[in-house]
Amino acid sequence: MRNFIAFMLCTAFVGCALQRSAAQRTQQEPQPPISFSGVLNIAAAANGGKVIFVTSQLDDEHWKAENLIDGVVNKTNGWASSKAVFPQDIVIAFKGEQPKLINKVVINPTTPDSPLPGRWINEFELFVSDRYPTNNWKFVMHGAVRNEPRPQSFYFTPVEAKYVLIRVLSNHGSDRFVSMGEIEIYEAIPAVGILDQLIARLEQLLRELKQYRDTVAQLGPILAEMPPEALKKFEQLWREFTSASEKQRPNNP
Ligand SMILES: [Ca+2]
Repeated sequence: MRNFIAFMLCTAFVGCALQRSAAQRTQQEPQPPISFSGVLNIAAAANGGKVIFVTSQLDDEHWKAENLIDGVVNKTNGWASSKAVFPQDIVIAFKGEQPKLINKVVINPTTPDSPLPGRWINEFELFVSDRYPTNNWKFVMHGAVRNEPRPQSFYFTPVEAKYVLIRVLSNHGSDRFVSMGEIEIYEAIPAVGILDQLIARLEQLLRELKQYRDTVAQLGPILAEMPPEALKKFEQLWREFTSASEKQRPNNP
C-alpha cells in the first residue's frame, strides 16, 4: 500500500513538474513557485468571488463571464468573447471585496468545443489592484495556456489584491472568438517552521496528485513508468518529513 501511495505521489510530482516546466517556458516573470498556496479557490462564486467586469461576452445566457467562476467545466459552456478581438479583460473580486495575498491562478480552457477550432485562451497577463475602477493596475505575470482540456496552474510571487485583472491576449488561432471554462485563484499561505513547511509541501503534492488524476482521466496515461528522479525527490521529502516529525515529539530533547 505504501509503495502504491509513493508511486501515486511520485507520478503527481512528475505531472506537476511537467506542468511547471510548461509554465516556466511561458511565464516571463517572476519565477515560480515562491510559496505554498491555500486549498480554497477564492475566485469561486460559491466562496464569494464575483466577476465585476468583462470586455465582452458572446451572449448573456450560455457564454456569460460568470461561468468562469461557477466551479464546473463542461456542465456550463464557460465564457466566450463576442469576437476574436484582443485584448479581452476580465476583472474578478473576492468575497466582500477584501484584499487577499495570492500566489496562484489556475486556468482551465475546457469548453464543450474541442481544442481543434483554436478558440481557447492562449496568452494572457495578470494584473492586480486595491481599487476599481483604476488605470493603475500592477503587472504580476505573463503566461500561456496550452490548448489542452485540463486545469493549468501558474505561480507567482505573493501579491496583495482586491481586484484581479486577467487580460486575454490571444487564442489558438480561431477568428470567431476566445473562450475558456474556469478561472481559479488561490491565497499564498505562510509556512512557519520546518514541519509546517513539509506538511504544506505534502499537501501541495496531494493537490497536484488530484489535478494529475484529472489530467490522466481526460488524456489517458502519459507515464509508462515512474522516473527514478521523481522517486528520489519523494523519498527525500519523506525523510525530511519523518525526521522533522521525530524532532517535534514532546518526549524528544
Ligand atoms: Ca465554469
